[in-house]
Amino acid sequence: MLTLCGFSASNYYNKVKLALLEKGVPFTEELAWIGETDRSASPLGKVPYLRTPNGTLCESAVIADYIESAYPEHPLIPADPLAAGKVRELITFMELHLELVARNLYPQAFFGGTVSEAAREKVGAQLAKNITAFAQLTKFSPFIGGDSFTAADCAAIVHLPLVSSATKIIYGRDFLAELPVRDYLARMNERPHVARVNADRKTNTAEMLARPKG
Ligand SMILES: N[C@@H](CCC(=O)N[C@@H](CS)C(=O)NCC(=O)O)C(=O)O
Repeated sequence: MLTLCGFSASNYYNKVKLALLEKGVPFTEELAWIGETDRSASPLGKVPYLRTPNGTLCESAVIADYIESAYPEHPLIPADPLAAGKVRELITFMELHLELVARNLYPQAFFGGTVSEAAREKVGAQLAKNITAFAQLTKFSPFIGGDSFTAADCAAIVHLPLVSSATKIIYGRDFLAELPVRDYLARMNERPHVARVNADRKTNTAEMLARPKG
């Protein structure tokens, strides 16, 4: 049995959790807050990490690849090499050029901290440029990469809401508003596993924010 370690407020944790649920792979969850992680499994102390019967893995992309090859049923990556590349292209783009850039805003957007005016300007310009480029890769018809649900949807469902809300809070404008992201997310939330991940996220986010700081 696999054990997914981390916490349900984390977008990277939820990307893997959603993939496991959509693929129908049995797993259990082990709560590990930041600062309470198993460093032998995740040397940087990041979540998620995965315990398998044969060893541990960290880094969500690596974990997702492992799950896909260990449990080939209900594939989330197409068999065709180029189609598989297109799915991974979308994921890399969202994580490297959208989520990781927007992450610079989270301390102020979500955690009561502040981000300097210079950082806000720089991040805003980078995001504007990267989102225009990202739009070129997306389809939303009805899934982010086309007509089937893939690993790119697992990533989009967890990352895009953060980019939207962080930009809305910091700049007063949702930088993704010109893309059909809201409708897409509403459509995805009709999937029972997506709804479960989102419900768990809300509960766990409240728990995380209620924890003593330190
Ligand atoms: N590249 C990592 C990113 C994971 C990540 O940044 N997780 C956050 C929670 S959403 C975390 O563990 N942050 C704590 C830290 O960076 O020390 C992955 O894909 O797993």
